[in-house]
Order: sequence, then structure tokens, then C-alpha cells
Amino acid sequence: MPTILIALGANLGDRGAVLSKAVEQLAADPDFALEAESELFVTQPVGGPSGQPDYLNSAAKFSTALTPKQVHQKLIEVEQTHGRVRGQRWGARKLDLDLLLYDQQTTRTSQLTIPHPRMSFRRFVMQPAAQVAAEMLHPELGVTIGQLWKHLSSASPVVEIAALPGPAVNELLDTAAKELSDRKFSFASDLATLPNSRSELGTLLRNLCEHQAARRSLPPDTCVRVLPWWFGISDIISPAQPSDREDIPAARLTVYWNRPASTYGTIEDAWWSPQEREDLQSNLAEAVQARVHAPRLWLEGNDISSAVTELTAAIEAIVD
Ligand code: PH2
Ligand code: MG
Ligand code: MG
Repeated sequence: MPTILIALGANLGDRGAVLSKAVEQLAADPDFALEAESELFVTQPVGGPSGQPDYLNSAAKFSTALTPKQVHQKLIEVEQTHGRVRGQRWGARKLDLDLLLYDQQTTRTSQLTIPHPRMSFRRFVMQPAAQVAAEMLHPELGVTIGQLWKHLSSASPVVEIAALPGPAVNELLDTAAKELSDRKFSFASDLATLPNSRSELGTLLRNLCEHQAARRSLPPDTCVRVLPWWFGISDIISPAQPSDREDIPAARLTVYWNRPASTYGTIEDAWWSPQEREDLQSNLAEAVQARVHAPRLWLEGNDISSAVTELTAAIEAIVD
């Protein structure tokens, strides 16, 4: 029978009782067999309207004879028995049940995406998930849940943005930096000098981060360093020596922005021909897919404000 991994969350009402009850309900259902249930974790709300109460999060592993679609339907029914109403995206809720994994299957419909597209970088998902399903493989990233959680809890807090350069990426990073400026970490998206090598880049980023953290009396590790476009694409334009790469710690999160080349503006038009743009974009997508076996955020479309929303929530989700 297929094994499924489910994430549970609640930040309204009697959160602990509701999470336990939801697992009991599923375990009592003849279509599910409970394999393991995690502890409950208190977590800070990520994304959505500000001022929400803290969440309780947990995870559970079941075996089931149902299809992914049937499982999804069942989870919605259980959410409804606990008075879940669908309102604002990422708003407060009495119960949220998300299907993270269904064996090694991948599914993409308008209703349901498996693996859950944001699971890999969310600490509030991966910590409980690693307690019950450390051995389960993430079918797109090719690493286990245990490895993903280890990466999230040990990689230095660097976010690498892989996207073609231009005004849109600058705006994305500037807006995200502003939105995050009152949070507990600082944001270093601008490098004053362009480094000549990767080891120089590593040093620059470390210095920048320490400087920003010191200004706010924060430990250096609370800084989120953002590696901008030219880091990601420089490998494709001129492949670096493998040893060069080791100077820079692996990013905690890699963000790929799949901006349709047809929507590029006039500044970018001056840099590349339409064909070059298409080629760079697809090379970059392939490189990210082939090389990043770690938490990853895939942004689609040309809308900067929705890209900012996704990016800022993802950055909140990777820090403690
Ligand atoms: N769920 C969300 C959005 N934000 N934050 C925390 N801490 N825990 C959650 O379960 C959660 C969230 C959307 O489902
Ligand atoms: Mg959710
Ligand atoms: Mg949900």
C-alpha cells in the first residue's frame, strides 16, 4: 500500500486537541492505517496577515489504498468537521491538513500538487516530518526528508536567486528587502563591488553579512544573504572550477524565477536577443533542476508582487 505523509497545522481554537483528534479520525478510517505521528511544535506564523497567533504544527505518516485525489478529498472533509473556513491565503485557521508526499508520485493539477510545492524549505513542516518520515524520498529533489531537515537546520542562511539579470530581479530583491527590514534578520541583496572570483564573492558576502548584523546588534548567523542573478548564471556563461564553488557555503534555499522570456522589458532587450534569453532561461532551469538537491522555491510568471509574497514568506520559513 502507498505511504503518505501529511502536515498538520492550526493557530485558532484548542489547537493541540484538534490536531490530535484529526489524526485519530484518519486512523479510525478503514481507508487509512496510521504508521507514525510526530510531536507538536509551536511555530511562528509564516506569510499571511500580520498579528496572527502562533501555530501548532505536526506531521503524520499513513498507509492508504486511496488515490491522491481521494486522500485530498478526505483531508478537506476532516478540515471541515473542525470548522475550517477558507478565507485569506495563509490566514489564521482552525485546522490545515496538507498532503506532502504520496510514495514517490508526482501530481500536478489545478487542485493538488504533490510533492507539496513549499514543503522543502518550511521549517514548520520539515521538523515534524523528519520525526516520522526521515527515510522518505522527495521525488523531485532526490534527497530524503531527513536530509532536507538537516540542511535547513545547518546550512548557513543564504538564499541564492537564480534568475536572469535585469530591472525585474532588482525590484524583486529591493521590495523583499524592504518588507523584511523590520524582522529579526537583515537582508543583504546589494553588493557594492562586483567580485572577480567566487572566493572573492564568498568573502564579500561574509563581510557584508557581519556588517549588517553588527549594525543591528544581531549575531552574524541571523543574516540572510542573497546571492543575486550573476552568481547563478555565471556557471552557465563560464563554468567555474569546482573548487571555486567550495568557497561559498551551499545556500539554505535556492530560488529559481522562471520568468517568461516574452515578458522581458526594453532594458533586457538591449542585452540579449529573444533567442539568447530563451536559451539562458532554459539552461538556468536545467542547471537548478540537475544540481540543487536541497530546499528550492520555484517562482513562475512575470508578476513581481506575487513573486515578492512568495519570496518573503519563504525567507521567513527558513529561519528559526
Ligand atoms: N501554514 C500556512 C502559512 N503559514 N505558518 C506556520 N508557522 N505554520 C503553518 O502551518 C502555516 C504557516 C499555510 O498553510
Ligand atoms: Mg498549509
Ligand atoms: Mg492546506
